[in-house]
Amino acid sequence: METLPENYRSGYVAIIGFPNAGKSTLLNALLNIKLSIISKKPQTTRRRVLGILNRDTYQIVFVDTPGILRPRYTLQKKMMEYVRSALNDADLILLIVDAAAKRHPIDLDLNQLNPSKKPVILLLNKIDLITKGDVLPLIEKYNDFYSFETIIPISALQADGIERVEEEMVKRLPLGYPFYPPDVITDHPERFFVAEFIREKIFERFYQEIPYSTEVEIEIFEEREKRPDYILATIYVERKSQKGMLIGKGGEAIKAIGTAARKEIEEFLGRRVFLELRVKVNEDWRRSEVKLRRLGF
Ligand SMILES: Nc1nc2c(ncn2[C@@H]2O[C@H](COP(=O)(O)OP(=O)(O)OP(=O)(O)O)[C@@H](O)[C@H]2O)c(=O)[nH]1
Ligand SMILES: [Mg+2]
Repeated sequence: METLPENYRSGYVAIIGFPNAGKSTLLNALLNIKLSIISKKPQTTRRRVLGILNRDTYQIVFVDTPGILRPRYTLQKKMMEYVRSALNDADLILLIVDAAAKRHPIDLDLNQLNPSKKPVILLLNKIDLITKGDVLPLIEKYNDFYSFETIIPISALQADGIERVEEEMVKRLPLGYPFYPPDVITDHPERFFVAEFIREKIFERFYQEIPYSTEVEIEIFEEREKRPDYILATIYVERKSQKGMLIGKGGEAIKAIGTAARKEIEEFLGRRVFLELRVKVNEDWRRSEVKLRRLGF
């Protein structure tokens, strides 16, 4: 192993915030790669998504998390467990808020979420949507609210302010060895991202309960010589009526999901794939402890 610089730093950074604040967009901007799926709808992220930033003198292990909410069913309870465990593992916390949101400041009990008083950096995201004059009063408001390490206005979407975020994080990381080899960007297997990209396309295309009622599982992921990889994915829905909607007239809807997801998957994997989708009913999977466990939650 190459020798590391004496002042090498490494640590875990939890990205937390309300649903839709831009946590996943931020993760992707920090890593400069699309790792975490994004949509206009809240509760897009359901699990922890780990992404690693490697530089010569430091390694930052980011954990993107589901948006903080009051759980109403078992899946949401699991989602909040991911938030809690990311906070437990963290050396540093990035709290991201939507600066363009109507409600400020956030009614979030940070003392309860962060009992061991780990350093928290506040990011005011989506500043591309507000006027410059609105930023300072917001910073003042949040300063009254909690003793943040620092407050940084950013636009995750436009990758504006991201370098400053990196600088402010590194200063606060402990000295120590890297957790992962330098060429690794995540700890999830490829099939995790394949399932997520399919789910993203469902979130983009469907409304109301459908996105929330669907989950994706990869059944077969076969690398083949001289031919595209073969991927068979099952999309679970909660009720029979939803199955028809997902498939669409003459299979139109499912075909569109497949085409859009395939493009995204191919870009991520850097190779061609043949993607086959099927839809199955998995009654009330969101509320069943056993079914959720089987789906890997
Ligand atoms: N205008 C603007 N939109 C943004 C910015 N950052 C994120 N968004 C949008 O906000 C929406 C939610 O972004 P996500 O990154 O999915 O938010 P999230 O916090 O991960 O959401 P959940 O996973 O559902 O909790 C998407 O439509 C993004 O394009 C930003 O800086 N400016
Ligand atoms: Mg997200």
